[in-house]
Amino acid sequence: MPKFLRSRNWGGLLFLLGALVLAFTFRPWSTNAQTSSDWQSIAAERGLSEADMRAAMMTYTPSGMLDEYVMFASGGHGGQVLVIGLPSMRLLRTIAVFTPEPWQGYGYGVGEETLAGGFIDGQEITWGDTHHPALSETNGEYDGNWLFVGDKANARVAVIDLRDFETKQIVHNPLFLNDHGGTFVTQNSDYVIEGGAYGLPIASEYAPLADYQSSYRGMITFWRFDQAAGRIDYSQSFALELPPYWQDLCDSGKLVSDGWIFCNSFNTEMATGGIQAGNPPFEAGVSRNTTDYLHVINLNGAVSVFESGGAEMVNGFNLIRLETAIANNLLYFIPEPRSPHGVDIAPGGDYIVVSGKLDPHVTIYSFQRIMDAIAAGTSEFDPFGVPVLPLETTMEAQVELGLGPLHTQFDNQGYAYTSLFLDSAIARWSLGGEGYRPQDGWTLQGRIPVQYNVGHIAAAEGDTTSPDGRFLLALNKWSVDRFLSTGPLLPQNFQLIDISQPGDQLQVLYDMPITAAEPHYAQIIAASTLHAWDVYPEVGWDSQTQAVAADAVQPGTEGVTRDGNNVTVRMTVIRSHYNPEWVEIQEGDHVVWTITSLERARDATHGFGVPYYNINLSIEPGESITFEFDATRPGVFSWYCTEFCSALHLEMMGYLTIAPSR
Ligand code: CUK
Ligand code: CUA
Repeated sequence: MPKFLRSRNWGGLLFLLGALVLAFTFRPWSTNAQTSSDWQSIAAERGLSEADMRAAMMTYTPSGMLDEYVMFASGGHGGQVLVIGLPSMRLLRTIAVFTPEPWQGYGYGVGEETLAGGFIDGQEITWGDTHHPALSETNGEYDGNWLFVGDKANARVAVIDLRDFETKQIVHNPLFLNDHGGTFVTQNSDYVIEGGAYGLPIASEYAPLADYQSSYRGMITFWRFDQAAGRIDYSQSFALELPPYWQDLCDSGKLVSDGWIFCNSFNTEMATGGIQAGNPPFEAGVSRNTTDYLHVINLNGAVSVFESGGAEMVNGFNLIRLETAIANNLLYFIPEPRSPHGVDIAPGGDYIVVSGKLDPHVTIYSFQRIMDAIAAGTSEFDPFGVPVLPLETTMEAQVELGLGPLHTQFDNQGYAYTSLFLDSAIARWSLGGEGYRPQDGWTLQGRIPVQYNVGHIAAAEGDTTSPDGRFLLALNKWSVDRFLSTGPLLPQNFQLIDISQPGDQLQVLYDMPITAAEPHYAQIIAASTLHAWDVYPEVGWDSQTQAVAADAVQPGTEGVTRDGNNVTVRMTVIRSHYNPEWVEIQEGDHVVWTITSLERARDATHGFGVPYYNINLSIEPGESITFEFDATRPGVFSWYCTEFCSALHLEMMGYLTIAPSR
């Protein structure tokens, strides 16, 4: 029998269920009252246990009721972000980020400039691998303004505006071509952190693998975020050169540790693989050492060095060299056990938790102890001259949790939660430090199986200085038998877990298949903190500048004008017509076409799909969009509205005629 059914709270719940049943049974005004036998027979017919019914009651969200939380989950190599309501686990929307997406018109008439910001040396890149979304913060709390997400594949960072849930900027550091420890924000979102991944020569120039130690490097980038502009300020951003270990995940200090950044690493062996030449494969070569290095980075110090001219301009980007970092006390290492993965800072900023994929423990470092060790100095250095602080004096505790610990989250009761990849379970353990659960010490409190092979976990407001508790999401890599088969490619499985009860009482509430590549991480924000617009604030809105567009079309000024081969189309749209409905041009014309939506009604979105020319817009109420194309193929092209916007939506079309040139 599951733990939950034996718990005291079950009695309370049964009472509540009973009371509900009674209330409904004896509602004199009701004409179709449910009886207790209905409840029981439905449960019996469907084979539902009492725990199942509790889970249903905790997640079921009747039509019209809104969710309490909004989760932003990365979409992995689908290159997008998924927006999911909690506790219902309803998919609310996807946000196209690194990958063109026709529903939003992203890459099909709008967003081209944003996507082009992420092209590298003119190379068009139309996919990304989103790993770690980060909500913007004010004083260590999510403020609901911005969302950042990194692209592991190409080392890029995107900025999403949470007023309209659209990607506004993509940046790329020209010094590096992969990342992983991103994105994470400082407690006031001054910097967006993008940690490196696999060692590479700087700027990805050629160097043979035989020269790995001398020519390859690691990297971390600090993107300066300009809140007023809502954009990353490229010129005020800088990178820090690191030894060619593989920087893995990072987290940003907060409160007492504000201004410090922590990244775990692996491959301090500096293995270069080469299975085909008889060398040990990467998986073995990279796991030889019993410890790798936790990177402790003094961001405030690095900002001072950068501002006083201590960075070099390399390939158009500011870089603080490793020697400069060491000389200015910007970088320290601490050993971390067995193939580390994940580094997570406790809500108070006072403890740093690191997991080891091949170690059944999590290792907890104390920020104060780290500061003391830095003050005390060290006589140990890594081969590149980086000071190495002792594990023994900086470590606060180790807790044995199970096999394959990866990522840790926190709640409001002094508990931490760690995913166990190999065990397919989540461990709940107590933080023994002051302000958490000193009465319990650093101990394992309970475990719950998940299906299967969990990677990250995300708790409600989990990365803030005041997590909410209540819900925890397991982002499971494998779903195996959880869903009907749809062929050999299986979805990932998101499982919602109730963490509101103490001790070992944990319950899986809901399974949600994720069919958009592999989400790695998610953050969960209280829905009340978000303030998305219902419609664009004014007619003629340019969603790129978030202001009225200078070229927005006023009603009554619609039309087609020509200047030589340059054609300007000025169009308005409102249910259920475009104006004009004919656009008659010549082969060889260059066309600049503006469409302004005059709609003010919520949800009155129109589309604009043109065959052959690969154009498809989503024109939301009030929005004004300008796109360009060359009329290379003559013919007649019927454009139409791709959103079913009214009873006469099918009539909402027009003709683009392109006469052949002679
Ligand atoms: S990583 Cu995916 S499970 Cu990219 Cu944060 Cu650990
Ligand atoms: Cu507008 Cu359909």
